[in-house]
Amino acid sequence: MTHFDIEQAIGGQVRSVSGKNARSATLMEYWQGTASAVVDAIAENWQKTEERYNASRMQHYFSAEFLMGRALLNNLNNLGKIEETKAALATYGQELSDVLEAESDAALGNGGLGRLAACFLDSSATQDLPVRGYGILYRYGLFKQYFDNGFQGEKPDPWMEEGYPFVIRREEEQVLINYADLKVRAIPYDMPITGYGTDNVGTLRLWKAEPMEDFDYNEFNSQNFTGAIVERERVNDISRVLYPNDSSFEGKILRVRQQYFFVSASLQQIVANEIAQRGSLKDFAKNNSIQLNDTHPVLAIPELMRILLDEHDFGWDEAWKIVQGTFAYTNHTVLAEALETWEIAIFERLFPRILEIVREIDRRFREEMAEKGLSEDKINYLAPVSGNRVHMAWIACYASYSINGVAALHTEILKADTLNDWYKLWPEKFNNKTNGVTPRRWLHQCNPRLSALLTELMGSDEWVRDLDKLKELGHYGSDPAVLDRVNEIKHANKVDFAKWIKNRQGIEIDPNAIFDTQIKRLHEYKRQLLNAFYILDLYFQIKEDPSIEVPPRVFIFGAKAAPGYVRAKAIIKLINTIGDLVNDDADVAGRLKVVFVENYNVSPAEHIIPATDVSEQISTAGKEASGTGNMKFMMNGALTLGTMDGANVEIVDSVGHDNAYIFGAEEDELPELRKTYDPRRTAAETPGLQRVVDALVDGTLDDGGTGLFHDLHHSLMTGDWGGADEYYVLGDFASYRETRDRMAKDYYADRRHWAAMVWKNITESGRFSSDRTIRDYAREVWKIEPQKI
Ligand code: RUG
Repeated sequence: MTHFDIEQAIGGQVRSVSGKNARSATLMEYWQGTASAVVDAIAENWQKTEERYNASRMQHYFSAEFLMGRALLNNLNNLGKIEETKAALATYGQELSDVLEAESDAALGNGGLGRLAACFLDSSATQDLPVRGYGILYRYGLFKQYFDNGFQGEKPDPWMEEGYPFVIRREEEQVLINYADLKVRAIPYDMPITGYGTDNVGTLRLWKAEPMEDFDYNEFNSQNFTGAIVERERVNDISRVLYPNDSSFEGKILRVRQQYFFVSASLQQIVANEIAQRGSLKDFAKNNSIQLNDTHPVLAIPELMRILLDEHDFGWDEAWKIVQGTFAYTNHTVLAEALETWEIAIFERLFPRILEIVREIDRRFREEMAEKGLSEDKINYLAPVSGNRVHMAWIACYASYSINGVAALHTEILKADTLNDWYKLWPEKFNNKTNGVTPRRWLHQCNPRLSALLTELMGSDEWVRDLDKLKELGHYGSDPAVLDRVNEIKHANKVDFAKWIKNRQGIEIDPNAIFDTQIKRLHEYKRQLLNAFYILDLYFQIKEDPSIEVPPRVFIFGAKAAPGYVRAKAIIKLINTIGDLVNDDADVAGRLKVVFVENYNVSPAEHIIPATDVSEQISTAGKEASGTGNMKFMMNGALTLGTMDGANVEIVDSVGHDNAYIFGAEEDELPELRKTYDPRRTAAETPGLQRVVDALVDGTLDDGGTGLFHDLHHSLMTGDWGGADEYYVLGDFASYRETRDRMAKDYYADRRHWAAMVWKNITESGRFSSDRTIRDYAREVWKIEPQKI
């Protein structure tokens, strides 16, 4: 598109969506018009890519979550059209930045798992790889969080209610989904996925559930009008809302309906394409592979069996062979509470035929294992059906040709522990694919100042498509002029963030302070509580002796708690309460400030990450499968303060211990430490810690009479099913405090040295580009080749 084209296109589209003279249109209408102009501009290439991919071996990525965030700027960035669009909008008296703010985040995911899926689509498109995503078009994305007196409240997020040009309804490709008690139509909505520096445009296909009446209007129109409306709503329920749980499992019937809905619809379409392209399904597994993003889409395994057996007359063995050649499974957690198992009764009620197939898989599995000589106990433990429940992870392990973890340590824990029995059965299935993040959104787009410096020093923007190239800039780590610029850029980003948060929440922060950030879902294992305790301890120290030297710090949090996760919500209230205590106290003014970013999401992350100095990655060792925020921070020059957990281990391996701040017990030390661990003794013996823990119950901190802080105290000191202080918060406190104190000192002691550490992190971040992750999947698991149009 030329400059002239864009201006014309935007004007035309704005008029057609608003029905007004472009000059009178609202920002929302400008956003819609610009978005429509982008779709218009890529339509030809999109169709060409679809045709090309359909005819090649394809990788299908099944995921209940795609946390896409905003699309317009990302597409303009990928197409290299930011400046032109800015200029075009200016001719209508509009600022691009204002227009961009009109867009809602497409928050069709909870956290890391969904955002990973979004990064994977970006990397696949950029590398011309034939990958298509499949998920659900939730009408309501992840809830909107608000604070009411420091407590989290939730509101629905009708993110596309005002219209969303980036999904196109494909009426003609709808399919039917049959539940025993309900028949529904699945309508595909396709979202174009542009890549950087390529004409290829990939696709994310999101399914929406709609009632049948368009097919059978008479039935709907008969006597029972209200009954038909109720039925309609039951159908709409299926794609109505994203379940707001991250890393935990909720055995709700609607959830399993959702899962079946999108895998059945997707498989029907893939099977139809295979027949259209090749005339039969015999080579299905040769031409198609399906990655299961966690256990959420595992029903695809029995569903593909059903399609092959019942609709295409395959025999069991033949069908099973196809299934075993088709599916690959990614595990994202070792937490027991996240492993999905469904009551048999639910399957019976929703899809008896699927249950029949699962039972047959179970019968054959038991037979096969008995032949291998496994004990009855072991077989019972591993069987797809046992204890009246269907075990989704076990079905995945049995049927998949590949099983992977998402960071080296995580994969090792899977092999040695969580999935050890499966590893012993089929070691060849296991492989590691360390996560990554897309450098387009998470560096090039969100941090234009740093990007410009990288491009200037390299003499080209090659690094945007090949992040390993940044290594070549490593030597500037000893160039004072460059290091000073690195510091200036960070400072400018902090000034921007300070303005953003002032505007959004009315809080004033000082850009000269260290910006120390923990943004991620709220979960006990992620230990936001440890971070909060540090702040409280520091506060008490200053109160006790106002003359002590404390490096000025802004503590930034962003986190949503699952609405039903009471203890996580208690921690949010605690952080806000500590924030009030600290921020209102004149004795600590200018030294400590606490900011809790309300309604944390992808877009706020794009403002926070480039402005952060310290990246808090402080989970209990062994619990965080990978983490991906840690990688985004690294790319943007924040130093990691973390435990040896998840991908932190690999970050440290890349930058060296001198360029990261590592603390705490390691995964293999914890079992031994636990044997003698007594949190009460640790609290009493660690200077200052008792006072912090007591503050939960001695009236210092007010939980509004809810008893929430008493419960936190109880969980640490007395414990329940997990034992006292299950996540070793108090055990790691001393080591965390010492390391964090030292880090803050280092920051102010030698600004150039700090910048050199920052530079090392930036230039070593190539390994954590999702382009690398996707190339590894493509080569080692998916066996697909680039298909450039
Ligand atoms: O908790 C994990 C993160 O460690 C990981 O980085 C991310 C992507 O692999 O997935 C997160 N996760 C795990 N989200 N849900 C689950 C369990 O269902």
